[in-house]
Amino acid sequence: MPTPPATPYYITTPIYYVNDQPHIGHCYTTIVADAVARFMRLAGHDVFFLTGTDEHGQKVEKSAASRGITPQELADENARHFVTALGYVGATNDDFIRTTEPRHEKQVQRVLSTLIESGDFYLDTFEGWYDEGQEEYVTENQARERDFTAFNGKPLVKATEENYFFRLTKYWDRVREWIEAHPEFVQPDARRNEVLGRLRDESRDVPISRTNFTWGIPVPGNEKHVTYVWIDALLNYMTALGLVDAEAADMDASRHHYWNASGPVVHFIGKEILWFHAVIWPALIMALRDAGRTDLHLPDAVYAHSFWIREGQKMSKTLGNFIDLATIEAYCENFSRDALRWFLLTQGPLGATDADFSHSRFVEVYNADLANGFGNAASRVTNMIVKYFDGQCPDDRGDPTNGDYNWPEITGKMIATATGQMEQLDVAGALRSGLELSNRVDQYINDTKPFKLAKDPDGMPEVGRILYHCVETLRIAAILMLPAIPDASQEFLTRIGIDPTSLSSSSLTWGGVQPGAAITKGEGLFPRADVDAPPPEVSASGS
Ligand code: ME8
Repeated sequence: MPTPPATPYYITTPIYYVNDQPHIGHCYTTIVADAVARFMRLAGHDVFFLTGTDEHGQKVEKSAASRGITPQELADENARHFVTALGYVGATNDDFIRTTEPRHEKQVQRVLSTLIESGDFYLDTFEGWYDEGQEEYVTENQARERDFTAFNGKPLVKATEENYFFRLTKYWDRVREWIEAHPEFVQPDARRNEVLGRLRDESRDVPISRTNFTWGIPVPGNEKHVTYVWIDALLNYMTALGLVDAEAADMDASRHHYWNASGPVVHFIGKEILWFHAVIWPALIMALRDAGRTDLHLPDAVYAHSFWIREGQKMSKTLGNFIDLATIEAYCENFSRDALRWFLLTQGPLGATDADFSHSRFVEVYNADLANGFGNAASRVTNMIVKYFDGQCPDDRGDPTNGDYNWPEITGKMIATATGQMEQLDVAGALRSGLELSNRVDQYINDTKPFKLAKDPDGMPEVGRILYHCVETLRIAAILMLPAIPDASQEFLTRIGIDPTSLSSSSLTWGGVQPGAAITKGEGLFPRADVDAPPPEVSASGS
């Protein structure tokens, strides 16, 4: 029977502003999306993982001017830093979209002309407040609530301008009803309630063009207006797949299937940009649908995580305490890239509360989960196979059970649990399920004591049986943890005779390790870290 085509899975990160250099926050969202993408590929999905940079807007124009370079030069320079950051953290994105690329700009212009024609974008005068840092319009009420202060602490700016507006009022109730009827659309729950609360206020249209600067996509037919950066940016999720107008963008239809009814469309973002993704974005898709430009369904999930703070303090430019690329590099060099990914993924702010990046916690988690956890179990098992069986994988003599330990059942359940958790975007939970399996192996060794049984030559068949159970269970644990610790996981798989480049959904069934395969022990995957050592030194040059 031919295998059915794999279900698509489309996952995105925000596209990051190029007026700043990448820091731990950007890396975090990227790593979370990367872990889901890696897991879904292993589970047999046809994944498209998108990230990129948001390059237009007043902030970029101003930052460039203050450095005496053009906005495009600034964008080119910082887009390169973001690509470097992706390399550091091991992101497996399928594309990197930049909003200054012609393929994007041409499609954004198609959206503008479509919606101006349909009447959902119209010309009017805006009077109100503007948060320059966030590139966000603020109502009188909100401005008062925030004490006329912008997100970055600076004063809000009073603006009176002729703008194009988006008729959000027309879609307000439809968006609210959608969110009410689809509890998984905005996650986690606390964020969903927040958005629903705001949707209970009176609706208003939103300005979507600017005339007081030029660094943006010109509005077709009225070029003194440039497109508001947020409309430009949100559309990247469609333009990267050629979904607005592939032909105009010199693309073909080969990516269209990534956003269709059979596969999920998932946006990972930080909590501060939830309104744009949970309200403006679905409204924009509805408007495009009403205008007949698209028949796309709304995204399945907008997951808005909370923030990393550092040693108990908010990270900010003023405090100068961002965990920047140089610090990230130092952690990767000292502890490994896997160690950084594991910490961020399992301790990160996926839920509704912020998470603290503290060095002591980092070392504690590293030692507990990786050095004394998976790393120790892996070396215990491979060492014993090398010592007692000359590195030749023993077999389980046809019995994968031992007393209370029914290994196919234990591993099968854990695979199902982890898969369910990942489908629910409980990334940390899914990864911990992998670790739990590895911890079960440790427990099993303590319970059955193969090192004692090996003292009697008659005990060797039983030792072999136990060690087969161990190595096979660790194979599955390593695959479940691979989305977080790809380097160590692949190294371990290679040591036990598994080709890590040929993993597929069938790798997640009992019996993958071949009896007789050559097993090597190699160096410890995660050497123990000294809890008293100071944080890694950051080189002054940075990157
Ligand atoms: O908002 N902790 O770009 P941006 C965790 N261009 N994540 C953090 C973080 C922190 N302390 N700080 C930032 C933009 N992030 C727009 C997006 S999308 C169509 C346009 C992450 O460069 C988090 O994902 O300001 C947040 O949403 C994103 O970086 C903001 O990146």
